[in-house]
Amino acid sequence: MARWAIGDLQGCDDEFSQLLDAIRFRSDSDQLWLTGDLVNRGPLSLQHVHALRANVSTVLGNHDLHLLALAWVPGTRQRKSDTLQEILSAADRDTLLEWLLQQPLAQHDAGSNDLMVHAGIVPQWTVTLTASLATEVADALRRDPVDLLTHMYGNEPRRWDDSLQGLDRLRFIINALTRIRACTAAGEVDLKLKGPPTDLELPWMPWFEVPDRNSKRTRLIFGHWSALGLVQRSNLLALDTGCVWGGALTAVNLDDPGRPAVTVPSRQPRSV
Ligand SMILES: [Mn+2]
Repeated sequence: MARWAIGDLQGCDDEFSQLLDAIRFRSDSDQLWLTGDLVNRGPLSLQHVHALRANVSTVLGNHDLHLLALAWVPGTRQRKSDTLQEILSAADRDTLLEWLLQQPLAQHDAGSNDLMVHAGIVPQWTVTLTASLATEVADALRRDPVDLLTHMYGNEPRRWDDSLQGLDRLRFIINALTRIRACTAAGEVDLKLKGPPTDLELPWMPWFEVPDRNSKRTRLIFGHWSALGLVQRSNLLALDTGCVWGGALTAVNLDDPGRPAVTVPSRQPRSV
């Protein structure tokens, strides 16, 4: 059995199929850890991932949540670059959306000491706290999807505080897990930065570079930051290599991280 982590698909289904061939994926034994943002901007892919669901561990990304909001919150507007209409009009739409709704915002495997989230976490969070906060959001999402999806948009609050409550608390957790790239050592989050980490000026830094962050003894697996690209360290695996933007789709064998990453080039037009 092999465990393969794969970066943000965002609808790049042809590249996904090609990557599965390249890693000689076996559905009778292999597990796929997908970093979320399964959908949007690219052509389509949720049906394929859903068909492989017995082999898939994934986490919700910002685009996945946006799809659920478009589907269920009246008045949610499609953005110009959204490519979600095909899923919304699909005959198996309800099956796909209900499956997505059941996905977590963090996957923690204590045995392998791995934690996967879509974007990242703030330096104050331990792995245990992260898993519990992710469960808080998932529970709230399943209890009343429309309420949470209606109120999840927005950049406030900007800083974690244990005493945060209600929708502010849930929004901060969602923003950290699905949108964070940069923060300060004190855990203030900047959700606007999108460029490469070299664009950052102190006190802003990539969330994973904060010295002595409370999660540094666990391998953090994430995507979301295409301008960061592939980063492989003993306690870090960044996997969004920008397939939907014309980059590549990347897979790393989680149990043999010394092995070179497997990549397939994007078939999408280069746009960034
Ligand atoms: Mn994302």
